[in-house]
Amino acid sequence: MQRFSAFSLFRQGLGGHKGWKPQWRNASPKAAYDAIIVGGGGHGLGAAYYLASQFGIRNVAVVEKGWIGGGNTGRNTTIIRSNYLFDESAALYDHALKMWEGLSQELNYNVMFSQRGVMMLAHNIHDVQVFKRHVHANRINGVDNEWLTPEQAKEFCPPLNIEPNMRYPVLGAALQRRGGTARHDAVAWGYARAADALGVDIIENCEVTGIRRDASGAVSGVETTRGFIGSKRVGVSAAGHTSVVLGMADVRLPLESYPLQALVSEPVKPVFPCVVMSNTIHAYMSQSDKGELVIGAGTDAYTSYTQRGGLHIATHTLEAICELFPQFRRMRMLRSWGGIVDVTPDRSPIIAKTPVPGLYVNCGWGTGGFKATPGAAHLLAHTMAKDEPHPINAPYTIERFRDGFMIDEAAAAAVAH
Ligand code: FAD
Ligand code: PYC
Repeated sequence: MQRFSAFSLFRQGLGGHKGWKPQWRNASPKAAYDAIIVGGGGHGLGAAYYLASQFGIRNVAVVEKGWIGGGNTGRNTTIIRSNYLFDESAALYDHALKMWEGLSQELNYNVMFSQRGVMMLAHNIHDVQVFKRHVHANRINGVDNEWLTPEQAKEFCPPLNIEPNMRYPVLGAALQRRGGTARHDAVAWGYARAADALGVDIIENCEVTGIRRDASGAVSGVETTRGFIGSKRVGVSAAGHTSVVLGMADVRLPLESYPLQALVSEPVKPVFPCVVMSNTIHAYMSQSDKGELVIGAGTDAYTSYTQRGGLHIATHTLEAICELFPQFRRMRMLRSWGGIVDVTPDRSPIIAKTPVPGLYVNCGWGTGGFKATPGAAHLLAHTMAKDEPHPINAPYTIERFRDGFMIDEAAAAAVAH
């Protein structure tokens, strides 16, 4: 009888795809490709999938320094929403949210997208004004969002404490009912399997160490720990390390890398029906289908590549969670971890051509790029295939930081500032 560990079941697609074995585990890179994607997270794997499925470019390699989904894709708290303030952001994030709605069917892989609603709490008059502004701006843009009183918020999320004498009283909440969560590793594996089936090579344990350019200055390929791989079209989607990779082609970006951490509790029966976020106290929570309470903290105050955060940041978050949801005070923490996010000055991403012909970049998603995964992947693929941006990502250039056309979403996420 064949025995499976949980790990080997995961490797075979969570047990749901009998007979399927990843083709790429021992894949060697070819000498040349029509396109190379640096970074095997959801964005990079998705871009490879859309290059192959929508743009007919199938001779593609995804080059990943570790294992696919081992970066932020596999470390995030999976909150998906599109309730951003500015028109450019509403277009970008709602493009992604609409793609999430059909993603399991498109990939024939259950990414466990669950539209259980994302509720953002207001704790002071400033929060109330900001969230009401978001509600109005979103509705003008056709994005669902509604204002709830404290009582309505508690009705939507019964564990919520709305006693007025708390340190952070709940004065109301903005609710996006179409928001929710998905299973992060399934997103990486769903895209990987679908891209693989279309002929994409996925090359793990292969770190890009240099970007080679020809006499005209255009990209001609990447140097890696497994040798040189040629291509006149290279897309970099290496969240947290984008400055390092783009620096190999002498492209400087306005990015800073910070640790961001999360943790989960021991698993319990279903107790928490939605996603709750609090920007003011840097805490957010949902419950995974395994039963763990998934809790996210804020970013560290200092830049670092350590993939772990300061203990005091998580402690502060847990104090806030225990006050908002007193009945969880006696629960035990199961594990915690960190990721490295790269952040732009306006907290909006870059999905663009670079000054180097043939070199493209998708980065700067900071604390909020998981929700964008299908959209970012599709827009990067479009930009690489056409050598020009899609209208949705046209505003998300590198040059906006020089020219002053910022898309300032600094207040968009609990952890973005
Ligand atoms: P990644 O998954 O990080 O993929 C990049 C890959 O590039 C990595 O696998 C890395 O190994 C590889 N790489 C780097 N350098 C090289 C190199 N030189 N050569 C080859 N490969 C290289 N977003 C939300 O929308 N909602 C949330 O709730 C949320 N919560 C978060 C919580 C935490 C704790 C963290 C850390 C992030 C959170 N985010 C959230 C942000 C989100 O996870 C990221 O924005 C998103 O996953 C980025 O996806 P990606 O595919 O671009 O990056
Ligand atoms: O962007 O919604 C978000 C988010 C939640 C936690 C981290 N980022």
